[in-house]
Amino acid sequence: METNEDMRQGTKCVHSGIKDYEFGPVVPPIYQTSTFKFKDADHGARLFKGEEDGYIYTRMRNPTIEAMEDAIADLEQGAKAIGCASGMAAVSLVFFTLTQRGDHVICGNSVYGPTTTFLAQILSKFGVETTFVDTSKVEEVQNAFRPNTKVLFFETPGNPTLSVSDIEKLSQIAHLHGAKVVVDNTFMSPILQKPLELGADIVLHSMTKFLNGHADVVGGIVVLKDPNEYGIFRKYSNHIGGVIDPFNSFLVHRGLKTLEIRMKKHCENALKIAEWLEQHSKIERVWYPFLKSHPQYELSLRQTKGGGGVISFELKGGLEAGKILMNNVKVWQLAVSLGGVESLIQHPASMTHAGMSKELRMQAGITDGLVRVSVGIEDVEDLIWGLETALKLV
Ligand code: LCS
Repeated sequence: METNEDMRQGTKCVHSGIKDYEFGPVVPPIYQTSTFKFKDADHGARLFKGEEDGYIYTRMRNPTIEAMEDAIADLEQGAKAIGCASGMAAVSLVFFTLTQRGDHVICGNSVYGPTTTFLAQILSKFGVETTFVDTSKVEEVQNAFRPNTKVLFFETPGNPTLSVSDIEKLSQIAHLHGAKVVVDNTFMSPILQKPLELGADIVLHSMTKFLNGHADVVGGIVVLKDPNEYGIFRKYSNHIGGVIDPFNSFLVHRGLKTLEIRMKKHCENALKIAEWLEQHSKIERVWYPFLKSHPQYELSLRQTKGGGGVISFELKGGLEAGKILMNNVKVWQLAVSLGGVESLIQHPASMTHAGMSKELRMQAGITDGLVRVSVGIEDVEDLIWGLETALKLV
């Protein structure tokens, strides 16, 4: 089936990226091969020179990987996409491609812990400096630009505080300063939010989360709006080498088929749970973008089609109370990660964001008492029962 610009999301989830293959399979075959035979020496030479289209070596290009990349580029309204071995491989590919010694980066302060660590401790070794700001505050971002700022990077909603940043406004400001805007869209997926349509230049994902959705793949992707950037990004991907493999690409592509219906259920369950938590006597505060109490509630309604599947909250009694909840909760599993069909609970300060300095954690509002949950697609009554059983012990 050929893709059509006007096709709706659910249809795109099922059909995008799929081409005609030998024997007529309705899903892309898993081309589990490291390399591809040339017809003769001249054919091999022509492929390497780029004079003829074709496959050479899986680190460079593979039909199963390409099918998944094309599907996600289509969903994100991008020109091209590059599959990566993990979300962190996608993050590092973006910065190694876009920056060089002497450049400056502005990064949101509520992003996945290892992204902060990559910028503060690894990219800095190559002479690229990063300023961390609260990107939900436009003025803070505006004041952070320098003549050498090349990239503005943020997650919205941010991990784990769920602070929401204005993609359209921030993109306009960054472009006035000649900087590229990169949005990590992992928490929303293209079903709920399309950063490229709002002005961002590049979108990335940890496909480990909602895109695959079944907690059985680690993968990442970089989606480019400008087709002219594809060559340089593919070159860096090929030479850094953090590429995804055909089998994981197949699994992600399979997961995409149900992305739209999964996101609807994640959002429906999460909103009910967030509202239930907010009125619970043992809960101090809840952060969820579609709660009226969220500081950027109006912006969330404007920018996204749903609040997503992640909620953060603080219990009365802080971390000690949170531990009783995490150790006694039923149905929910105590594990990091998010975006899968199963519900998970974890503690950012000692787990996902433990590698950040305490100073950066506090600046981002990641307090010791904060608990983060990823709401799955189970029946919401059972999820509430699982939480309530443990909260009674608090
Ligand atoms: N971006 C976001 C927003 C993430 O949440 C994660 C992982 C990554 C990038 C990195 O992706 P990965 O390399 O793991 O595929 N977030 C995780 C989390 O919150 N708990 O465990 C992993």
